[in-house]
Amino acid sequence: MTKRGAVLENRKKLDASFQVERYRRDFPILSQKVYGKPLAYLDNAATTQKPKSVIDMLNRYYSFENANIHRGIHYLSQQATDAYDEARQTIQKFLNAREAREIIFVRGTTEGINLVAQSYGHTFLKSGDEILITAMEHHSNIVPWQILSDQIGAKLRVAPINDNGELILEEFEKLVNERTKFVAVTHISNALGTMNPVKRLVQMAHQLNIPVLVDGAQAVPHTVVDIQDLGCDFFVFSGHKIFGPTGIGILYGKAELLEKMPPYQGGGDMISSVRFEKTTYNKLPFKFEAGTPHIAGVIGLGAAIEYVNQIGLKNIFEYEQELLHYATSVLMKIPGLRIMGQAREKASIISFVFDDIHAHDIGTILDQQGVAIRAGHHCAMPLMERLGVPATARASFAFYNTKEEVDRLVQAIHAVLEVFG
Ligand code: 7TS
Repeated sequence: MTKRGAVLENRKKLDASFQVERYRRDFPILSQKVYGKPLAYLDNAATTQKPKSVIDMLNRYYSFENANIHRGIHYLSQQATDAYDEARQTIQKFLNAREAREIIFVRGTTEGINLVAQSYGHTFLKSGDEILITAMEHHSNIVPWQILSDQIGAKLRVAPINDNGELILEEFEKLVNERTKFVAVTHISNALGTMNPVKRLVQMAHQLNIPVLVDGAQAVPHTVVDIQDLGCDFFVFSGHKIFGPTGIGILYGKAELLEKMPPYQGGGDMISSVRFEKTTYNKLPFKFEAGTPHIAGVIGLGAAIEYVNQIGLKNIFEYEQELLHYATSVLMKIPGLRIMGQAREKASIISFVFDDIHAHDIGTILDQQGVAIRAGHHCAMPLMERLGVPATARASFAFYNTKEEVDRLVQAIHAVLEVFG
C-alpha cells in the first residue's frame, strides 16, 4: 500500500468522535487575532497551548487549595499533598511505568537530563568511558554529556544520520561497544520530526548492559509511550510541550537505578534525617525532589495528561499524520522550498528552507500574516551543520491544528516569495 493509502486507511480507523473544531474551543488562546488576523499557531514543538481544564485547574489550586505539601498538618496542606500525589499516579499510568516512585518531578527535560548526567554519570562513569548520542540531538541532550565528559574524562560519540534525517542503524550499532557506558537518544527530533526506533536502540544497548536515556520531549504530545515496552532506563519530558504548564517536567527512571544514584540537589524534603555529622536521604521519589516543588505545575500537568487521555494519543497520532502528509504535499509544490528531514517515520514537524531566503525573514513575514512558526537552529546547531544550513523555518503541528491553517501557511509563504521573488 502507498503511504497515502496507508494514511487514508488509518483515517478510517480514526475515532469518528475526533472533532478538531470542538478541541480548538478548549484552547482560549487559539481564538485570538494577531495583527488583525486569526492566529495560526504552528510552533507547538517550542511549546504547546493550554486547554481551559488546565488553566481552570491552576486557577482553582491558587484560589482554593494553595499550601505547601508534605509538611503541614492542616486541611489545605493535605488537599495539596493529595492532589500532588494523585498527579504522580496519573503520570505513572500515562507512561505505563511500574511504580509511582519511578516518576520524579523536575523542571523539564533539560533538568531531567542534567540530573541523570550528574547523578548517574558522575557516579558510574569514569575516564575513557564513552557516551553515545545521535547527530539529531537537542542541545539539552548534548551539553550535559559534554559537561560530564569534561569533568571525568569520558568521550562523547555521535551516531550519524543519513540525508533523509534518519539515524543510520548500522553505524549506531557499530558505535555500541564495550567502552560505551551510556546511551542518550531523542525519541523524536524537534528539528526534523524523525521518529527514532528507540525500542530497537534500547535492545542494542542492553545486549551490552548499557543504560539508555530517551529524550521524550517531542514524543509524548504526538505518540503513545509505553515505558515498559520501550524498555529504556530513563525517560524525560517537559510539561509545557504536552499542553501543561511551564517549569514542570518528568524524569522516569528504573527504580533499581534511581535507588543506586546519589541525590542531585540537597535541601528540604529529600532527607530522612539531618545531623551535622551525617545526613540520610529520603526514599524515592523524594530523594530527587529537594525543596518546595512546583506544586501548581504538577497538578496542572496532571490535568493536561487527563485532557490528552480523553482524546487519546492514538487518535491524536492518526490525525496529526494526516495533517503532516497534507502539509508535506502542499509545501512540496512551492517552488524552491526544500523540506529538511524526510524520514519514513515522522511526527508532525516540518523544517524547510529556501536557498536564497533566510529562515528569520520567512518567520517575520509569516508572523505578519498571523502564522506563528519558529525560525533558527532549534537548539540543534550540530544538526544544522550536518544539514549544511544555518537555520530552518519550522512548522510544528498539534492535534488542534487544521488543514485550513496549513493552507494559510502556504499562502503566507507565497507572500514571502513575492517579497523576495
Ligand atoms: N529535547 C527536545 C527533543 C526538545 O525539543 C526540547 C525543547 C528539549 C529537549 C528541551 O526542553 P525544555 O522544556 O527543557 O526546554 N525544544 C524546543 C524547540 O524545539 N523549540 O523550543 C524548544
